[in-house]
Amino acid sequence: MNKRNIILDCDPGHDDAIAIMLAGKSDLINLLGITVVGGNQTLEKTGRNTLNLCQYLDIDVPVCLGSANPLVKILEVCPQIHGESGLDGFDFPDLTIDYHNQNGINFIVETILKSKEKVTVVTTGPMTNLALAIRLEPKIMDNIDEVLLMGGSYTNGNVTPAAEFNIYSDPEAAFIVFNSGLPVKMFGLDVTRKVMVYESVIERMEKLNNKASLLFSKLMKVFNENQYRTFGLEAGPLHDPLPIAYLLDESVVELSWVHCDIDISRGDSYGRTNCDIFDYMKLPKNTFVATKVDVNKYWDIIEQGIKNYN
Ligand SMILES: [Ca+2]
Repeated sequence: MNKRNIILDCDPGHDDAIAIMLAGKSDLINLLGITVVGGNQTLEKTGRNTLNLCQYLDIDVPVCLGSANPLVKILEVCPQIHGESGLDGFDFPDLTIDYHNQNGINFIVETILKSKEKVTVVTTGPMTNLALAIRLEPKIMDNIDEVLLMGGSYTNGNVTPAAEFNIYSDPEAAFIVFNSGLPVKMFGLDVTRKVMVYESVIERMEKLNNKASLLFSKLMKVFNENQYRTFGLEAGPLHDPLPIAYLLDESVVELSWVHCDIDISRGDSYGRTNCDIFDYMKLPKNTFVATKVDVNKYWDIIEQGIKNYN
């Protein structure tokens, strides 16, 4: 089977860490590189976390720093969930690897332009880097297979009642991507809120007893503590690995083909992904939005992803 070429654009982040783990060692994914954006923490921290993850998991791909800041807004980081480091809970060894010597936005452009086969871009943070890459060189869109993003919600948000963190962090960037004409698949809170890392899940993964399971267990325990303290949740929703899980087994979600607008009006719903699930407006459809998730299948995929590090 042909491997899917992907660029993963992220802001680690506890759930980004598991997305990197899942994408980093798979027979179905050819990870061309990881680009990093400011989001859950400052770019300096999310970049360092990405290097730490790649070194610890022995994922040998270019890691490039992209945009430190959203296009228009002021960056608002999220230490209440991810801690001061952006990835609290795991002690990584000293870093011996370094960034690829290229800006993340240029890396996205050049990698996509030179790829013989189409590239899938997966974003699990604010969509700033991809939006800038599209504006810098619109020709890349001819060689992008599709854009898969963790972000948004057609039900409730998690920063405001209307908006989810990744989209709220840079609504204008999301607006550019959703209106680019690229095939967009949105994995939002509507489904990721259903994949909760209960203690039983952590115990199941701990039994695999390798370096990836150790990482999973330590990170998820802190993630859960922070989710409980911040939101009163019994367990944290493991958002970011879902688009990667979809690449590994599409049947993990059901998608609906809808019109989706990003609210950039700066009102109460700033950053909302307005998905016309019932097609009231009869507007041109531009987004596949995930509406159902097979929770058991998701954990099976995560388990296999951890086993790949044996
Ligand atoms: Ca993220």
